Amino acid sequence: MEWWKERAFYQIYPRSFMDGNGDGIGDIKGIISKLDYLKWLGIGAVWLCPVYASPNADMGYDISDYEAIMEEFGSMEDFDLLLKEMHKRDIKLIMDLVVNHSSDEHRWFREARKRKDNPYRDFYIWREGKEGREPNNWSSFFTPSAWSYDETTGEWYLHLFSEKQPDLNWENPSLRKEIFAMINRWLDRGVDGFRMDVISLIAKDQTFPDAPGEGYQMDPTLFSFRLQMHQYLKEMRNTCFRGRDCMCVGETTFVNTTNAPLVVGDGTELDLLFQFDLMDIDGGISKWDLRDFDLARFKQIICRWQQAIPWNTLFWGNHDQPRAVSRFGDDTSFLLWNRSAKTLAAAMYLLKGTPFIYQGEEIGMTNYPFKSKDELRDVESLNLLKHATRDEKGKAWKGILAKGRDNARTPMQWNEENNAGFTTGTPWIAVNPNYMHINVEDEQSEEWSILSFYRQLLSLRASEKTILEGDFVLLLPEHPHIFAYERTTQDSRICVYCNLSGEEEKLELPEKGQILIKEAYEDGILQPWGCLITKQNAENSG
Ligand code: TEU
Ligand code: CA
Repeated sequence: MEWWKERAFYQIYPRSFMDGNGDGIGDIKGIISKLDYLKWLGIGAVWLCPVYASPNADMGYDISDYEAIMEEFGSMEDFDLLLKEMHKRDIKLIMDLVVNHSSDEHRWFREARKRKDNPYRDFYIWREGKEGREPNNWSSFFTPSAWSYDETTGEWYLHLFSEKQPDLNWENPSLRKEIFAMINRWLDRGVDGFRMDVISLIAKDQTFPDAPGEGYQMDPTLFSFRLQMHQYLKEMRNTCFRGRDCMCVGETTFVNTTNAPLVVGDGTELDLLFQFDLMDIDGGISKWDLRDFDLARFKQIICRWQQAIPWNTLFWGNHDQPRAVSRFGDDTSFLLWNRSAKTLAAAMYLLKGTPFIYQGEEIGMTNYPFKSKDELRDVESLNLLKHATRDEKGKAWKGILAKGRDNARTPMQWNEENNAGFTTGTPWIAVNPNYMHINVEDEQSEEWSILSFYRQLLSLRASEKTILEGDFVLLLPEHPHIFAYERTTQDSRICVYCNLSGEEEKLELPEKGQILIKEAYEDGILQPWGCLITKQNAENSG
């Protein structure tokens, strides 16, 4: 089995993981100091969020030099040491690859905006305005219009994210050549692969038509999953990845079960992809339209994806999402916080696929109780407030509390010391005040902790062939509160029952089953947010 199927991944958001030099910002030295912890937890690979040079308009997702390390994070020597220390512990490292756009401070863009005939002009997407306005009505993820006007040359450039993140022009073969060469240099350095940021958006409709509707609009068909995207991914595969023992996982924004198999089906494009159906489950047209979690819908999504592609990514969150336990579990009491975080883990990470655990999730870190705008750091939230009309402000703030990305970006909580042991200085973003009872050190020593449960779950996954390879079947499909499934091979059958509600539920033990893990299950009752994992071997099941 490929290593990227077998191993569990851990996502590190370096700015908030561990500060090694006391300046309040997480860094590479800090990460190195915590590698033994990751090993202890049972992690086999790390996805490292961007550590490249960046003015941090979007916290590293705006890269000004793809081949330099952000000074705040350390040096290239530090990076090489990190890689070496990880490999020494048999932990693989995949980097974030952000090539849909660069920073406007990248050398290419600084050249491009000088003159229309600059050799780098065509590395970006420039158009003339229409009657003094934008070339079309496209909106961006972070700003009302996806176009910004550039005085010097009198044209507009496209940015699907902030105005400091101009989109790269993938139609241009010279751009592709530069990107592929850069990827190859990182692979030669020894990294084990990439997580590709919004890679589904790299090809745009070259006629740049208006999107249907009034005002600024987003029509994903005009800039995602286009024919050329498949072409570019194949070209990248052939030029960079073929013949190397590495992997790539795409952040395939707007993927669905119909187009997913084209990207991960035959190994000519990507190995894995992130889909966002689950992350969208509590949103409306926009993520800020808050909607309740619906278990029936959840089951549908899981089943649909387990069937659609041979291998899924399994995750409850990332640096763009609020904290899983606050969002999908119950963080209102200590007991339910503890149980629901564990049960969410059991519900997700024994499915067929590769776990991606976001830093802090394994100790049950929660959303942050933001009180004012000054506490926010994220361009998405700040722009949302900036562009909200007076009437929209209340909804925007509610949205930010529930879904703002800064919720997941507060510092990792290591111990009970100042700033949760993250830094001896002043942290760049506030530490969650609950670190006195939610932190790694305390949880490492408690058998009943969320952290101990994650460790146990990962070790179970690694040791049970049935969990790695078995078929997936949904159990109790109609149950209103329990999410249950089985994984089966010829040798054994493993069943997972998760009570994803605050109600008590009757649950008979399946005959002759051996209990592998139980949490709040007693006398045929699955308590609120409890879970039960059983195993039957083929000999005694028949
Ligand atoms: O996110 C891509 C993306 O689609 C986001 O706009 C997502 O919809 C949003 O974060 C949800 O609130 C990636 C990165 O993960 C994100 O951190 C970057 O800001 C973005 O690309 C631009 O690089
Ligand atoms: Ca630091």
